[in-house]
Amino acid sequence: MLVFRQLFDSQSSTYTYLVADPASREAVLIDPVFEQARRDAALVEELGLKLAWTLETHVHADHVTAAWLLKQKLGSRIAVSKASGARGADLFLETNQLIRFGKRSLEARATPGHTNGCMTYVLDDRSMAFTGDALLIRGCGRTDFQQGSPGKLFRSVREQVFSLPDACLVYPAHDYRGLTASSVGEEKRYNPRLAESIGEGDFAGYMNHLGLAHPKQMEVAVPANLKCGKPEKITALDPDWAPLTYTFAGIWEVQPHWLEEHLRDVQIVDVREPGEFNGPLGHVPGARLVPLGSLNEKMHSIEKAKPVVAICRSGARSAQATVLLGQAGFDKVANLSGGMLRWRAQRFPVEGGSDA
Ligand SMILES: N[C@@H](CCC(=O)N[C@@H](CS)C(=O)NCC(=O)O)C(=O)O
Ligand SMILES: [Fe+2]
Repeated sequence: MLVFRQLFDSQSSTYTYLVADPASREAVLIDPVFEQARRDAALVEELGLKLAWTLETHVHADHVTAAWLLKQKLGSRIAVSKASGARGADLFLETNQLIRFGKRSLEARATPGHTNGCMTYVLDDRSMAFTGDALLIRGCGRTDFQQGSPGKLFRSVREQVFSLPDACLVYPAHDYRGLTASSVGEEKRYNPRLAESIGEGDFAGYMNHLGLAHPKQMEVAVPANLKCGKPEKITALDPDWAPLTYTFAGIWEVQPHWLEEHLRDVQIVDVREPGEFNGPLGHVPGARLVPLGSLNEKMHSIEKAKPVVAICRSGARSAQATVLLGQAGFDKVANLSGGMLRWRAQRFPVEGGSDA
């Protein structure tokens, strides 16, 4: 048994993989992206996992890794290949080294050629291989920068990836067409660059004429990734006006007990209908009624400088209200977790309403 999720960053077309042992709840994240660190941390927490490791398949040229950021957020350790030349990791991997998480493990196999430090991570039962940019679906990583070498890449894929069982699924670091997975058998037959019928000379000829522009983020990404994604200037990225939780659904939430202690410090916007606001559940003291349907036209009367907490019955409509407020430029907005139902269940003060 395995917990497995494939996550996507649309800016760089990068796949991040969450792999965990369901018994011990220990998890690893392969190739997390800096801008997606909040999303990935929320998923790890919502699934009740403990992030043991972040693994890099290589020093990426097109995005910055979230390894350092996730270490700050979740206490995970950073593993990169020794040959990558990156500094600041907790573990510098050599070929055939195992990364253990609970009862499961991944084997790091050196697959240089796209870069010198590329690693493919193979699951213990050889059912999955995370190939980074060594082998892409019907493609492969370019070999025209970062110590790229068609000869090395050819041998890496043939010897380290194509030696796996045909049924082994291939999960790459990128796909630019939206393809999500392949298998070793499939790539051995149909990869237009590396299929078994193609020789090393043909491969080099193909790779030396790709004619690709350099990645747009390359000047920023490579130096940052050589430091495992530690930023030059450490700035607080998360809102700090309240102890907020970011959900995998993309919503900032605040807990009822915090709101109860800060009723005067925030604008409380209740987005239910008037009948509900004045109905049996009552409302939070000081709350202002702005039904979700009229939020857009009444938005000008909400202050931007003062934090806003949105409320509804269960927390669903108010989550959408936080999205609309965010789109309108409000940057201090949170949803009351669990809405009026949880507020009442926890016996916080209510105006109006009937006794439960
Ligand atoms: N347009 C992309 C370029 C992406 C790119 O060059 N990707 C590298 C991986 S880091 C690659 O090997 N691409 C292979 C290909 O596109 O065939 C960007 O600016 O980020
Ligand atoms: Fe790459």
